[in-house]
Amino acid sequence: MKFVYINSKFVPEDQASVSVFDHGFLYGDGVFEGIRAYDGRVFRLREHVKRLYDSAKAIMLCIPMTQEEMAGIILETLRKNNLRDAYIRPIVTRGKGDLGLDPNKCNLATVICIAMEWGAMYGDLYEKGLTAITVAVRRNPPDSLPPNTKSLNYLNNIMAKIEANVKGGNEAIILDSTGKLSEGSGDNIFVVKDGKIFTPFTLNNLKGITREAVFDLARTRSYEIYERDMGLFDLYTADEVFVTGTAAEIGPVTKVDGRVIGTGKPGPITRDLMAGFRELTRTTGTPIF
Ligand code: PXG
Repeated sequence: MKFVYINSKFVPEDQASVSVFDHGFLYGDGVFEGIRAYDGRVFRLREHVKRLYDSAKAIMLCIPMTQEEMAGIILETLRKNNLRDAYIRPIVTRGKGDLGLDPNKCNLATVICIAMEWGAMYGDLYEKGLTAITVAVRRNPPDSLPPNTKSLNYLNNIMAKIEANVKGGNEAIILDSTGKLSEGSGDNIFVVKDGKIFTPFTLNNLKGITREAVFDLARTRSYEIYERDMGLFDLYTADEVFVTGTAAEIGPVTKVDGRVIGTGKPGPITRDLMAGFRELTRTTGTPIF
């Protein structure tokens, strides 16, 4: 039987539920994280917990426990379910309120942690490459709901994903309202040109933890890596493109809007980073048991 942590208790998954008056359900008022465990270790646990608390701070949501306690709950959820390779989803909502949107009516945050077994998200596409589509829907502007906030309000990303699905792409690439590249529906984006690696500044996207790992890998491998503004031209004329995320890991993109990227196969720098990331996830992290 699988167990879910909800408000200080572990309950069987078919009994894990929230109130219909929970503002996470009514308004998407809450925050979450997506974390992976590989071979019995949680990858960058402290960084994920910190981002969860940063997201909560940005929306003035008080998480009723310390970051250390939250990390403990995540590890305990994995142990309870005897998981070594998993996807972990801590969720904190504003809690139960009334039908009005005023968060002052919510007295206590709802804290949930779900963990499930998880393998490679894109299957054979790590070898073949993903087809990406730029979508008409634009990323939330940073002066609206900042894309750095990993909130439960994911409709902007879901709209992008729907558009990619309809147009036959494996992933959506989202521009911001000024036409700059921002990110994918659930991952950050990188472009390789003339041996150098580029990714957008994080004003218009999530500060990805896999993105940060790519910076670490690039530095140890002596690749030049830069943040910069980019548009469609930079994407279409790239030598290599890849996306990064906890779920996606490093996913090579070999086609964008019908344009073949580079040779049409995952490029050498992408493949090198994929190998490095694989090693990093298998040799570092917080032990579960
Ligand atoms: N951008 C967005 C919008 C994300 O949601 C990332 C970038 C990558 O961040 P990390 O820290 O994971 O490297 C994410 C996170 C899914 C799924 O089902 C993906 C995420 C979150 C929830 C679900 O693909 N990605």
